[in-house]
Amino acid sequence: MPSFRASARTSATPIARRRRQDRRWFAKIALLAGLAACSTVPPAAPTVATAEPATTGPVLIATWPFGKIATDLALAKLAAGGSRLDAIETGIREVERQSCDGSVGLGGRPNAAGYAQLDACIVDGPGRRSGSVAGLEGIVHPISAARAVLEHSKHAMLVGEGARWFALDHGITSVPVDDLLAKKQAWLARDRAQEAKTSGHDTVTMLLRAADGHLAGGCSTSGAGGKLPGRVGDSPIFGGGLFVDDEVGAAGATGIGENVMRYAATCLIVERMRSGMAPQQACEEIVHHIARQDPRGYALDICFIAVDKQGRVGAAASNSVFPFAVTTPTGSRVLEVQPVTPR
Ligand code: SD4
Repeated sequence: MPSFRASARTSATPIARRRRQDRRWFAKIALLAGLAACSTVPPAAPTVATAEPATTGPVLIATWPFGKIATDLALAKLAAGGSRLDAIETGIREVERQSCDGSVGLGGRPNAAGYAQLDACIVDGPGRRSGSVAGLEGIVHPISAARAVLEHSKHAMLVGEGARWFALDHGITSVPVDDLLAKKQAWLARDRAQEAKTSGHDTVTMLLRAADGHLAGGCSTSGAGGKLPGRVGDSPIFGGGLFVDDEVGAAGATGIGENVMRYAATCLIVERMRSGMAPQQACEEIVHHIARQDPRGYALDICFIAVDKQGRVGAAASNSVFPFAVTTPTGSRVLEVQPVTPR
């Protein structure tokens, strides 16, 4: 049995009272937003938690305890009149700025050659407006680069040097990359008998069901620590680390990207929701689906989050406890799920 339940519940609260509550909540959030640091995000509740889906107002869900920094800021941005994309970008930028968990932004995990190559993407549900960057070097806010791709190019994804040039052209804060040259040369001259060692990984992935029912999402990561230079994970891949379908819902991932993208996992989660599954059931179902086919079984190190058009949320993990943040105008909490029970 899952330890996290997300059940549909219609609020009986009169709209006027709800709006007053929302305004009070927004005021509180506006005060708190921006003050949170990775280290001050409270640890996840130790056991069972139940998310109450909001039937009115925005619903935000994000990976890991530090996802709460992003969801709180995103809610505040919406309350201040920001768009869905403003909310996603603002929340994720802060996690990038703080390099939360040493796995997002330029302070994230270096690749095997000793420098960060960053991946990010952002999607707005209406019109499936999408932007993505991969293997980005020296750009402080990859999520903003992804948004620039969405808004200022006719493409959906840019990689490597071209992505950096594009980000620079659009005024996104950067740091010099000249010092990477020595690292790249040392990598080329390396002892090829030595295997690159991977170490750790995390991603901030955030999903939004806005008050008007439209959906959006984004993610940002330095990817797997010690990855081969040029390796791209699931995070910037539509249907890999993020999938948003404005008719149905959105899903996001964290964990070993190869085990997510090879199965188009977040696309499958959304498709299960289209067939009638609740987000919780859909997330679990896709963990089982992958485990059934993969030689690793459940030892996949993958976790999913999802939200549907009604604002119901879900989360599932293959083989570890998975904390995540859920924020609505009535509260903001770090919850957690136990790993699924193997079938
Ligand atoms: C990647 N999925 O690049 C990312 C890393 C991650 O928890 O999320 N780790 O594979």
